[in-house]
Amino acid sequence: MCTHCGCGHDHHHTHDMSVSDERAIAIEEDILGRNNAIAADNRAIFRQKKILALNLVSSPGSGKTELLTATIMAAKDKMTMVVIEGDQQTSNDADRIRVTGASAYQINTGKGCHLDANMVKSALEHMSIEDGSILFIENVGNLVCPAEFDLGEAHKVAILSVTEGEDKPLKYPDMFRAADVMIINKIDLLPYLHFDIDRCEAYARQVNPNIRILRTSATTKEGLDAWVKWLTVESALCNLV
Ligand SMILES: Nc1nc2c(ncn2[C@@H]2O[C@H](COP(=O)(O)OP(=O)(O)O)[C@@H](O)[C@H]2O)c(=O)[nH]1
Ligand SMILES: [Mg+2]
Repeated sequence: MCTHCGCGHDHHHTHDMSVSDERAIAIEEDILGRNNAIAADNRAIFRQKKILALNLVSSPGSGKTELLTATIMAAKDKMTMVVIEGDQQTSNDADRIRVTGASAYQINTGKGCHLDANMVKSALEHMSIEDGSILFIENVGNLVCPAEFDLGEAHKVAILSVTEGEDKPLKYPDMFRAADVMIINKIDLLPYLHFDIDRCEAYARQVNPNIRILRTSATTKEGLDAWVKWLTVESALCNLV
């Protein structure tokens, strides 16, 4: 169950008046505890196979898939990248990824508003991932629920596009606190918007002083070099441990 919106995992709802608050808290702890145990199993697989797993989180439409296709096209000669796509319905995003030549596995969550560790575990059973690869996990578009669910990733990467408003890190602090990296995407649109990018960065650092911030345009490829460089370094670190 997602305890924020009662999305259907186990079909318990915190809004259900027949479930006492105490019981709801116990259910929440149980669900997160089980999720964390499976996430630890996933993390052990990633460590053993030296896979850099990244959990991409954002609102719908911030450009996660576009950024992934641009990243794969820019770096596929240098590293092996594979993708798990999470959406409520359709295989559109996995199809978009496969056009680049990279392999992609689509998870449909139905009414679910986030991926959980067990969904990723099941996906891994269907995928054959080369040692030393980068695994991008594109989460369901939602700035709330995915913050709480560890999938076994090395880092959560939050993507915020400039059309969403610079105050989102303050409005959804849990997400920006859980993320190690924030990518501000669609910077090609800045001339047309009232979006104060420096203020956005300051807000993100206010909730998470250690957050690394990158600016990109998946469309014009501006800023992609710094992102690919970060991926290269992080992937190399995975290979050292
Ligand atoms: N102008 C501009 N549009 C972008 C950029 N990145 C993505 N888009 C567009 O934003 C829309 C949503 O992108 P998509 O990758 O599907 O977002 P997702 O829902 O986060 O995966 C699409 O129409 C993209 O072409 C960008 O950097 N600049
Ligand atoms: Mg997408």
